[in-house]
Parts: sequence; C-alpha cells; structure tokens
Amino acid sequence: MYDLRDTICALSSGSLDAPRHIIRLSGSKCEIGLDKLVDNRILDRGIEKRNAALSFRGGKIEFSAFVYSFPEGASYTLERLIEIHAYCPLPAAEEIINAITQVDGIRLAGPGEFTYRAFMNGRLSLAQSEAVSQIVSGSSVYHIQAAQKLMKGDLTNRLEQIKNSIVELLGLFEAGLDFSSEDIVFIQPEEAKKRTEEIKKTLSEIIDSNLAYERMLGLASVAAAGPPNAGKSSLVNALLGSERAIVSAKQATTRDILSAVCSLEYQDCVLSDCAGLMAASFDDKIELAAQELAGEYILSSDLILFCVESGKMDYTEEKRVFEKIRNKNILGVATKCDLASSKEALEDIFGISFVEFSIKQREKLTAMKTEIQNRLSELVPAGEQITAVNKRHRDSVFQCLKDLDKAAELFAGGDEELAALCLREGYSKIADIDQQKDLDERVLSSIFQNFCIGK
Ligand SMILES: Nc1nc2c(ncn2[C@@H]2O[C@H](COP(=O)(O)OP(=O)(O)OP(=O)(O)O)[C@@H](O)[C@H]2O)c(=O)[nH]1
Ligand SMILES: [Mg+2]
Repeated sequence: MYDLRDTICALSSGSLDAPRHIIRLSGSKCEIGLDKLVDNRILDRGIEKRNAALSFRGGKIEFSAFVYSFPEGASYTLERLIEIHAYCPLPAAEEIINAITQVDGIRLAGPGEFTYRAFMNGRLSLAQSEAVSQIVSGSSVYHIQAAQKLMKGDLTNRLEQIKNSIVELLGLFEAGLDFSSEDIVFIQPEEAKKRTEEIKKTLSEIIDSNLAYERMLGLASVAAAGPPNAGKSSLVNALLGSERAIVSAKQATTRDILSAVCSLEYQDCVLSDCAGLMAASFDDKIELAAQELAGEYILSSDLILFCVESGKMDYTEEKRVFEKIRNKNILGVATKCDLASSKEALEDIFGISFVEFSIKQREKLTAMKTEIQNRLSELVPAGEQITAVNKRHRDSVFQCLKDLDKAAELFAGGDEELAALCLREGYSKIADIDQQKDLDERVLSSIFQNFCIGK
C-alpha cells in the first residue's frame, strides 16, 4: 500500500489559526530532513526535547520551535521519528514541509501513513490503528472514550480469550481425528455444543454491548416535530445560533428538511427542521410529499423535539400529531413560553416531560441544550461496557458465529473432520480482526485511507 522504505513527512496537527504546528518525520532520513532547516546539528539519538530556532538555509524565516527526537524502537512508528513543534504561521509550516520533502528519499506522507507504519512495524494492532482514526474524527466524548478503550487494547484482549477457547476446542476435535481408529473419545458432542455455545455467548456480548457504537460514529439525529406554526424553525435556528430556517407567522412555512450540525456540551448532533405534521389527509401533492418526508424523517430520528405552543385553549391537533410519534424517544418543548406558562398542563395532557422554550428568553436556550444533551447521553451505553466494535469487526464476528454453529452441527452429526475445518474458518475470521500480517491489501487500504494526512 505504501512504500515503507521512504522517510515520510507531514503536518500532524495545527489549524490555520493555531499558534503551533507539529511537523512529523518518520524514517531513516529524518535527520537529513531536519538538517535542511537547522544550521548546527542539535540532536543526539534518544528521546529528547530541545528548544530550537529553525531557519531556512537562506535565513529567510526564523521562528522558535521545540524539536522532539525519538530513536528507532521507541517512537509511535517504531522508526526514527522527529517532531518539530514550530511556533509559526501555517504557510510557514507548509514551506518547511516543502523544503524537507525536496530531500531525496523523503516524501509527503499519505493518509494514515504514520499509523500504517505503527501497524506494519507491530507497534499497534489493527483494531488499535482503527481506534486512532476514530479518536481523530471523534464527534463526541463517548465516541472518543470508546475509541480510547479500543486503543488500549480492550477488544484485542477479548479476542485473544476467544481465540484461545476456539483453539482449545479445535485441539479436542483434531485429537479425535488423530486417534479415530482407536476407541478414545476426547470430547462428547454435548460438551462440544456447550463449549461452542460459550464461545458464541462471548462473541455475541461483543456485538450486543456495542449496538450504540455505530450510532456514535455517525452523529445522533435530533428532529423538531409538531404541528404547523408551533415554533419549530425558530427553535432550530436558536439551537444552531443562526437564521438557517425561514420563520413566519404563516402556517406550513417549512416544506423541505433542513439539517445542520449542532454542537452540544459533549457531542455534536444533526439537528433537523421539518414541515409541521398535520393530522388531516391531503389532496395537495406538495403538502402530501412534505408530510410523508417529514413523517419518515422524524420517526427515524434518535430524539424528537415535540414542539407544542404554550397557552393554547385547544390541543386536539397536537394530540393527533402526538399519536404519530408516541412510541419514539421524545422530549416535549413548550414553545413560545413568553406568551403563557403551560409546562405542567402539557405534561398532564401528553404524559411526557416538557422543557419551556422561548426565542425571547436567552436563558431558556442553555437549559434546552442541556436537556437535549442529557437525553442523547442516555442513548449511549455506559463507558465501561463499550469495547468499540466497528462494522468490519462486527462482520467478522457474525461470520465466526455462523462457522461455530456449523461446526457444532457437523460434530453432532459425526463429521468431525468438516467440523474441525469449520472451527478453523471461524478462528481465522476472529484472527482477521486484529491480524498483524497477511491481511488483504484492500482491507488495509480501506482502513488507512480513512485517516487524514499526518496521523
Ligand atoms: N412570542 C413568540 N413567538 C414565537 C416564538 N417562536 C416562534 N414564534 C413565532 O411563531 C411563528 C411561527 O414560527 P416558526 O418558527 O416559523 O414555526 P414553525 O413551527 O417552523 O412553522 P411551520 O414551518 O409553518 O410549520 C412566527 O411568527 C414566529 O415569530 C417564541 O418563542 N415566542
Ligand atoms: Mg418552520
């Protein structure tokens, strides 16, 4: 996938306005690369941190920097690695990289190439490498916590236990094959079934405890729902902090779905504004389409903000709309609470908890955001249970479960040889999750291409 012989260089962190930019170099030519910038040789081998004033040979750009030097075997990639923490503007950092990559044998790193090297050199397991990418792109603290667990090797440890159990069982199956001409039984079919079930249970636990993990990889979806004119677009605009949706006193203003990323205290979510739901049926084709679209979208959201205008005399329409969403995860919003206070009355009518909201009272916005955050937090399993499994891991676990079932069935039917073969297959599926070597190139590139450059 990448040529491991080259020395690679990239900007590994720092946004446009960051005061410091980290330039990373990995490979045998690190020092030659640094030599381009530093007039006197400042580094000895060893993990060390040095203050350095870097300047181009022409002395054009001067700025201060810390240089961290890691010897081979003690760095992230296990290769000779140098990090230049340069206090300079981004264009200058890019100039530095440009100068370094002019050196023969030093090139710009590809996406995820530092982590790819860490993996290829045995520093990180594959699951841990994936965790690095997930931490980098983490959209919530829960997501990052989960990825950190993956990084620490939680999944790797659990897989190790499973692999040991399969190998043990395989040993018993194959011992029976070796002595098939003699009358020795190494394992009875009932015992084989029991052991297979135990392995399956551990495998299933990995998947079950992580159902919400994939959801975290994507952002949680939150949709404003309610009858027309309830104040949904006004709420969405307030939460987004910008006038994204059109607000008007005219009924049925919103037709399309408007979605944007909304930042909460611990996570981001996708917040959507939809057409007001109506209980009646429609002849108007556009209205019908807007209703269908909104209904479908709202029902598939992780959290519905059910907007009901405060102080109304009659809530018949709202009750009908509520019927369409009642089994979902709903937070009631008593909108326009500057006009009247109806929180308790609405809680009685709908049997769910309500938060008061008004675009005219800024303090209500903070409380609203906190409540949404709390409700989204409930969707995430407690940090301790998360092992962090992604789709690739889960596919392998499902395939292994199938192989185990087949193995137990074949063994019970007396076909020990095929049963052992199936067990081997199952083992290889689990081993693939954390494989160090011989992994399909396509799998590797699909994992590492998801990284950004510099990681
Ligand atoms: N007094 C008061 N008026 C509000 C508040 N929120 C919204 N409104 C008004 O209520 C009307 C409807 O607001 P929208 O946000 O457009 O309502 P909507 O639910 O998006 O309406 P549709 O898109 O037509 O379904 C507008 O005239 C808003 O100015 C509020 O907190 N207080
Ligand atoms: Mg609207």
